[in-house]
Amino acid sequence: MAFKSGYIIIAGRANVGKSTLFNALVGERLSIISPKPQTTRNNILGIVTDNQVQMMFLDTPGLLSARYRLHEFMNRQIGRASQSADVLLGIVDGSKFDASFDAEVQRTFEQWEMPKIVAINKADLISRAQAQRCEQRVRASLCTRAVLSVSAISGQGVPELHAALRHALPEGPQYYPEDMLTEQPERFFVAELIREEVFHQLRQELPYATAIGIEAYEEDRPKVYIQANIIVERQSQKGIVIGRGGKTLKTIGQHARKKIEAFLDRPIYLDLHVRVYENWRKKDAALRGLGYS
Ligand SMILES: Nc1nc2c(ncn2[C@@H]2O[C@H](COP(=O)(O)OP(=O)(O)OP(=O)(O)O)[C@@H](O)[C@H]2O)c(=O)[nH]1
Ligand SMILES: [Mg+2]
Repeated sequence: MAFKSGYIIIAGRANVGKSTLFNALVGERLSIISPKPQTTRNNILGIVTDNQVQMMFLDTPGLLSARYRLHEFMNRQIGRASQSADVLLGIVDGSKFDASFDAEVQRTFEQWEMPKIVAINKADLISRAQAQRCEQRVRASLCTRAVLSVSAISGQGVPELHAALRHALPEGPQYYPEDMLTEQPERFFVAELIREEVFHQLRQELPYATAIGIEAYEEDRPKVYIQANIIVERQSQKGIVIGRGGKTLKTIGQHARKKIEAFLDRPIYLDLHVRVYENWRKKDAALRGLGYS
């Protein structure tokens, strides 16, 4: 049988479980996850290779209307991913079907011309009958190769989805070496793991006003030395991130360190600071400096 390969873009509204499902499909924890919407900001590539196929999964930010320059960047990421994709994996939240499969999402999916597979995610939160109704409604409004119910968290339906995606890929060459998992450098994932902890520890709007800057990354030591800044938009936010007696920053640092050590499989020393960069989300130069360009 001829070798198959291609890009699979994972797209949908914010918080529907795209990154959780991406990690489940790739089999590695590459993309960060949080209960808050707009967690993912950059496209993330995850490559799965065997002797018959190379699947290049692209996790993307949630579809949203832009309010900040940062959002414009996030939307451009989706546009870029959709241009190179061979298959769309559209994700809908089965427990919030109407909000996650609204008219705008349908229009966006329709405009993209590649073969489409839709996954009704969070099937663990709804009954089988409800899931079937969601599947029928997707089939009635969109031309798709397949519509399947899955749970990214429990893994239910994920092998079937994997098989359907494999099947939908075109014949093509192996683009990446077989042991290659992703493209972004390790320090990108290190920054993301710190940002994930910021999303977990801080409330309300604050996570959205933060970014991570890696200032030093020195591997030629017994412990990898990582100096990172949590960047916020205003002086008042700095105090909240640090917390009373430094408690919040300490917790973020401790949790992030454990995650980074598990990811790199090496001990690290994490030197974490908070810096104010006035209104960075609205400034092109600041966004570029933080890798959002
Ligand atoms: N019950 C249940 N929860 C899920 C499932 N998949 C994801 N979640 C939860 O949904 C929330 C959002 O998950 P993410 O994977 O970050 O969602 P996302 O679509 O990548 O979100 P953005 O990056 O913000 O667009 C998290 O709290 C997940 O634990 C699922 O299958 N079942
Ligand atoms: Mg995400």
